[in-house]
This record gives sequence, C-alpha cells and structure tokens, in this order.
Amino acid sequence: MNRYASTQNFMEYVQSRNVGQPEFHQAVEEVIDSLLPVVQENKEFQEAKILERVVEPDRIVSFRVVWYDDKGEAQVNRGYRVQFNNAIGPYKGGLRFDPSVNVSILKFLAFEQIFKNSLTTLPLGAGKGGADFDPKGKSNLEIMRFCQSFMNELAKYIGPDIDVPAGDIGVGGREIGYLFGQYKKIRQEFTGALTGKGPTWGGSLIRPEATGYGAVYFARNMLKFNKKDIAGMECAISGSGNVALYAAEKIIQLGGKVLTLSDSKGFIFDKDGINAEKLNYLHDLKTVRRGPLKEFAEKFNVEYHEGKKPWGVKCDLAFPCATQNELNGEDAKLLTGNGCFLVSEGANMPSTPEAIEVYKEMKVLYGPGKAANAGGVAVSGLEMAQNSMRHSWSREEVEDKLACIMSSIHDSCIAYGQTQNGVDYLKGANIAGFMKVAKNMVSFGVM
Ligand code: NDP
Ligand code: 2IT
Repeated sequence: MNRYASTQNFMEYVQSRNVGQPEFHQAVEEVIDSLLPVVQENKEFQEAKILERVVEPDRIVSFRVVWYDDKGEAQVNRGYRVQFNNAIGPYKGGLRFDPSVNVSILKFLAFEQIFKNSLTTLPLGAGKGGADFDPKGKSNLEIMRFCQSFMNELAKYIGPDIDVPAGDIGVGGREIGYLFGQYKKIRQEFTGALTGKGPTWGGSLIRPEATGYGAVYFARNMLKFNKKDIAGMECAISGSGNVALYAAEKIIQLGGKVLTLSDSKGFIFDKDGINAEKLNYLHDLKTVRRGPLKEFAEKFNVEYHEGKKPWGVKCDLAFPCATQNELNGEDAKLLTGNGCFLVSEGANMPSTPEAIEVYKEMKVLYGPGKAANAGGVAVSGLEMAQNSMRHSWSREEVEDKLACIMSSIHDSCIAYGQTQNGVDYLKGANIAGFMKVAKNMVSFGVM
C-alpha cells in the first residue's frame, strides 16, 4: 500500500502504530491533509521518510511521582515528558497538570508544538509534559511538595540547551516557581531551564499575557487582511484561565466587547461586556483563589449557565481558550448561524474536525491554535534569549516583538495557504511550520 496515496492510507499506518491514542490521531490527521500534497511532490522528503519520522517522538519518558498530602498520606502520580522533535532547537513546550493527562494527550500537544514553534521564527524544538495530578483543592504546601517530587525526576532530562518546559493547564507562575526552585537546587545552576519564570528571577515581562494577547493580535491580523477592525466587535471567549483572561484584556484594550467566559462548570454571559474592574476580580478569583465562575456571576449579577458552553451566544468573534475538543460541529453551527465569522484559537485543538468542516463551509476566518496561540511559546523563546544574554527587555520591547511575530505567522499562513476560496489558515500554518523542520531533518541525514 502506498502510504502517501491518501490521508486515509497514511492514517491507517499512524493508527496501527499508536493504538488507543485518539487525540494524537486527530492532531496528525489535521496536518497530514495539508502535508500530503507537499510530500507527494518532494522525492527528497519521501526518500528520507520525513513524514513517518515527524509523527514519531524522539523519546517519551514516564516516571513515578510520590508526595505527601497534608494528612500525611503518601500519594502516587504519573509524570511524563514527550520530547518530540529537536530539528530546529531544544525541545520546548508546556507542562500540564490535570487528571486527564495521558500519553495520547501529551503526544497530540507535543506534535502540535512542532509546527507552532517552527512558525514563531525562533529556534525552538517541540516537547510537552505533565502529570495526571489534580491541582484543584490542593493546598500551597501540597502543590509545592508535588512540584518538588516531579522535578526530582524531570531534572534528569531538561536543561537550557536540551529541553525547556513552561506552563499549560494547571501550571502557572506558582508552579513554575516551585519547579524552578527545585531544579536550581538539584543542578546547582541558575539558568533558563524553564520559562514563565517570575520577573525578578529571569522571567520575561509579557510572558503571562503573551498567549491571550497573541491570539487577539492574530485575530486582528485576519480582520485587517479583510479590511475590518476589532473595535466594536462582540466576542465570546471560553475558559477563564491564563489564556482566556489575557485575551479578554487585549480585546477590551482594542475596543471590542467581551460577552462570555467559562470554566469547567459553566459559562457567564455579561451583556454589558466585561470591563477592567470585573477582569481584576476574575484574575483573583480564577488564578489566585481558583474558585468557580458562579461566584463572579452572583457578585456582579450576570447570567450564569451551569454545565453549558458559550457557543450559543450571538457574537462576531469567538476565542476558544479552555481545552481540546471543546467546540464541536453542533456548536460551530450555532456560532456561525448567529453570525460569528472569525474563530481564533487560544487553546490547543479546541475545535473538533466536524467544527472545522463547518468553518470551511461557512467561510469563517479560522485561525488554528498552532498559529493563533503561538504567542505564548514565542515569548518563552524571547525569555530564553534574554536569559542567555543575562539581560531583560522592557514590556514595550517584548510586546512589540510579540506583535511582529504574530504578523509574521499571519504572513506565513497567507504565503502557504492561499486557495481559490481565500486563505486556508490551517493549511498555511501546517505547511509553513513543516517546511523548516523537514528541510533541517533532511540536512541532518537519516538518523
Ligand atoms: P489554565 O489552567 O490557566 O486555565 C484553563 C481554563 O480552562 C480554566 O478556566 C478551566 O476551568 C478551563 N478548563 C480546563 N479543562 C476544561 C474542560 N475539560 N472543560 C471546560 N473547561 C475546562 O490554562 P491555560 O489558560 O494556560 O490553557 C488554556 C488552553 O490554552 C489549553 O488548551 C492550553 O494547552 C492552551 N495554551 C496555553 C498556553 C499558555 O501559555 N498557558 C500557550 C498556548 C496554548 P476551571 O477553572 O474550572 O478548571
Ligand atoms: O501550548 C503551548 O504553546 C504552551 N503551553 C506554551 C509553551 C511554552 O513553552 O511556552
């Protein structure tokens, strides 16, 4: 069977080698559709088996993490690091602490990271890691003990020129602090082996804001290309964590109106729009106290919809910023039926394949996560550069660089994604991200 003859053929090969990993299959299928024509035309890529190699991680480490809870009972979790591809730089990508974490989810995330990191224009390879640890309801001390135990093992595999982890779901500034403290102690070095650090210990300004801001910059680029502007646009956001809250902040700064936010329990609909005062309250509620959004709804007297997602609210622009597969075909029909014409993904793979089909049919301006949320890892790359120089840039310098990188990602999507029906940003991002990695892999020989 010719693996390169169709997406189905290639996917049969991937599925047979990665049994029981549906999220990984989904992420691979999403890029193979775009890459097959490129590989069909390129003998060099075929001879070097680039496609087969790019779907195979360099290595996956899995380890036991044991820690004491506040009752003095020992708890056992599983930690991982997937080092997927280092053809353009050290492995780079976040750590996720969530009970759902498994090999399939981390492989999908690390695989996406290959293309995303390549698009940033910075020298960043791709990795992802985490643990099936649930940070919800844990005390500060429990989080600290868990992070220390996790790092005791992870420290063997990372380093500023080897693999540089950062945050993701369940891992923010507090966790990076405990992880960095333990790394520094074990290795006896103060280096940029993690990003998302605090500003007084090597962190870049704007890194906390970067993913959310970047997703809004990407939306602004798509709008500008279509002679539109974000000012006055009504926006639906999902999630209320790091990415969602800074996306909201930037939308408000640019004159847009934020109607919704969500968490794992439900969503809020604020018809007046969320303002800076409400956003301050939300930062404290969701990222410091880690409470439910329902509390916000009660305090500010806004609508709260338990167990529901925000995609039925009438809006112009949508920013899914919570988690994978949070927006399905039915949701996409509701959204577009209500007039939504742009989706910029702050989360990784939030739209199901059926939702993406609806975007295509309805000619939605669709910015896939690997392009739209690349601002976070891009500023992580800038943090690494500042650490290497023993220097730090001002907020303005970093934000300017972030805006330039998001524009350059938009340009790359246009360069590779032009079709008769307009720009296919998913195709553009996949091919642009792939080309640099594939060419480097050819240069290094078969290995
Ligand atoms: P946070 O942990 O800060 O926030 C996650 C948010 O998503 C919370 O509001 C959480 O609700 C909600 N959520 C989590 N799981 C689910 C679920 N199964 N169903 C509904 N809601 C859920 O994470 P981030 O903001 O950092 O990450 C959000 C997304 O952005 C992820 O897909 C991540 O991979 C992606 N991303 C993050 C980057 C970063 O720099 N942090 C960079 C690029 C992408 P609750 O409060 O109830 O738990
Ligand atoms: O999905 C992502 O790009 C991240 N979680 C950020 C990775 C990073 O290394 O900053």
